Amino acid sequence: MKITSAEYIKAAAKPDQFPEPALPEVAFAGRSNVGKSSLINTLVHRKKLAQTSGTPGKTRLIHFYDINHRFSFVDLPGYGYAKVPESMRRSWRPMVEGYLRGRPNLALVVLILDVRRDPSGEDMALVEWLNHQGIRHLFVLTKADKLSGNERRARERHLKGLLGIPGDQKLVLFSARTGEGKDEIWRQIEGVSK
Ligand SMILES: Nc1nc2c(ncn2[C@@H]2O[C@H](COP(=O)(O)OP(=O)(O)OP(=O)(O)O)[C@@H](O)[C@H]2O)c(=O)[nH]1
Ligand SMILES: [Mg+2]
Repeated sequence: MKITSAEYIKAAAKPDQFPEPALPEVAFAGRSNVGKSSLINTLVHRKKLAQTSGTPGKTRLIHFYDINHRFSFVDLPGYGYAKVPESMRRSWRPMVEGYLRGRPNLALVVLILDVRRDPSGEDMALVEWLNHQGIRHLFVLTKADKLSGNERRARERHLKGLLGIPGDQKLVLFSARTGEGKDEIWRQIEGVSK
């Protein structure tokens, strides 16, 4: 996808603060520090559209972006990091569920996992919850640059098993460092929001 414009819209914590649901929306979810904001930046070729950090818990509100006046991207706060303050951990569930449950223009949730780690209880709970709500989702295994080709294939198989994904369904291997996987993620986004 050729990016002609990528603009920050706003941050919000509650549904009455969300922007008008005018465009098909893609939300990026996953554990804190997994690389959600970096993935958004890679997709839109901007180093600093979404703020990233080596310290977990950088994204604390729901951030909305307008991409090409054609899609809306949503950077969700991450979950499950022990060092994130308790108050923030408590606010995560109502904030993110409030978003995922009631967003009429939500076209796809991109669920991001670290290719090197097994899914946490919170990852699995989110997957189950998305399945239960019938919300379309795409699994992305990020930080692929940290593994060799053989290791990746082994991790991909292993994670498919843990996540209960059929053998023929794709997981996307991605790296914000190399850009690998970016085109495939765009194909999936364009596919669901036609
Ligand atoms: N090697 C490598 N590092 C990555 C990749 N993606 C993200 N990172 C690093 O991981 C750290 C966290 O990235 P963020 O994009 O801020 O993660 P996040 O999921 O938005 O984190 P929160 O906002 O805290 O939930 C940063 O130090 C990034 O540079 C990747 O594909 N490869
Ligand atoms: Mg972030």
